[in-house]
Amino acid sequence: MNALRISRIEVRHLRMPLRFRFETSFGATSEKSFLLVQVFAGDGAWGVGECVAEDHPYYLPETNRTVLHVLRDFLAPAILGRSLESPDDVSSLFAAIRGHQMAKAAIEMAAWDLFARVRNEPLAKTLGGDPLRSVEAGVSIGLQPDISSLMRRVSAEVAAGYRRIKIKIKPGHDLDLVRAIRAEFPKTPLMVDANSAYELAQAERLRSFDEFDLMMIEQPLAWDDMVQHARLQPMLRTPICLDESITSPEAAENAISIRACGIINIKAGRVGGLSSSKRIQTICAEKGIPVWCGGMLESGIGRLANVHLQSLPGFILPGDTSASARYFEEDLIEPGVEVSKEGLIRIPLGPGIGQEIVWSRVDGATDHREAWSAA
Ligand code: OSB
Ligand code: MG
Repeated sequence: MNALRISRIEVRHLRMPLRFRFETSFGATSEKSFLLVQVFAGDGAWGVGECVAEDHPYYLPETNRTVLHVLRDFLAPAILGRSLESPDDVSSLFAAIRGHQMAKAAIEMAAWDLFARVRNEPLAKTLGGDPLRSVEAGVSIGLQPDISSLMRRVSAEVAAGYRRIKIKIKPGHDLDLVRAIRAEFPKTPLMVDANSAYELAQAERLRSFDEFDLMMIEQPLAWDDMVQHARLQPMLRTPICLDESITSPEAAENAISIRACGIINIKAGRVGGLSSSKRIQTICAEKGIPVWCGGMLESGIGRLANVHLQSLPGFILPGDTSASARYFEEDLIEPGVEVSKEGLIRIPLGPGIGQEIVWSRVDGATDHREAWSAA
């Protein structure tokens, strides 16, 4: 295929109400506030990427405003007017810019979608995955006001067919929640996500989770410290899964080599894009580390990219990709991402992310827009 020259980049900021309040150890939100990036090549070809940054730096350091700044002042100038042989070229154009993985990933994922659309194939195929693979869906349930609300949520998601339940925890809202769920659902695949709310000094408390047969405990300790996780892991029977700490393939290699975790959560937005995600899943497959695909409450656009990423063989555990209808009254794609009664998602086989984007809804949710063109 001929190289594609990037002629124009358009960024929008969107706000979409969430159907529920999502609370984690770092805060609560009832709205999805995010950036959408469209890259254009000659002849009207385009691709779209959703940025996973939020309004605040409580999950990871980037915010929507830092992303907009880095896109405008550094990433767009590095790629505009450049010709790409493949979407893998994007990360080398960005190599001089340190960090800012979410900003990089937004353009990079748009470039993957662009190549898939130009080749008239589903993104899963462009990624080298199996588009006919069915994706196992799990759900992430936020902190609830009380245990009975949590139990209602868990029962509803188990009944909907989800293949594993993840609940958010924080100190003081942890063992009681898991104990209550286990009393009613002794065998349901279950895990917890602390989003860095604990310290190594609380290892005894974390060890108490061992009796509940959890699949894993996600990111218990500091977001930027895998050495502490490596100290904690031998004290637990439950595998540690790293999320926040894995920001690149190198970080994944380091974490595995010091045995900081037994499982890795891959979010393309957190690791700088889909090329890095592919490399991480390859590294993990070689080392026998299971991976799964995380989520960031994405709209249908980012959600579909997650669905396609899970066409790769290393994704052997159910992820956090759940149905669009859980999050939004009206998603940006039609139809939304759907999950079968068996807890499976079919990868859409249309070009790129594979389903129609409803641009009138995108426009309706947009409150800021800017674009940059090649000279
Ligand atoms: O830690 O995985 C996380 C949402 C926002 C920020 C961080 C996380 C999450 C989720 C939600 O767990 C997963 C989803 O439903 O998209
Ligand atoms: Mg997490």
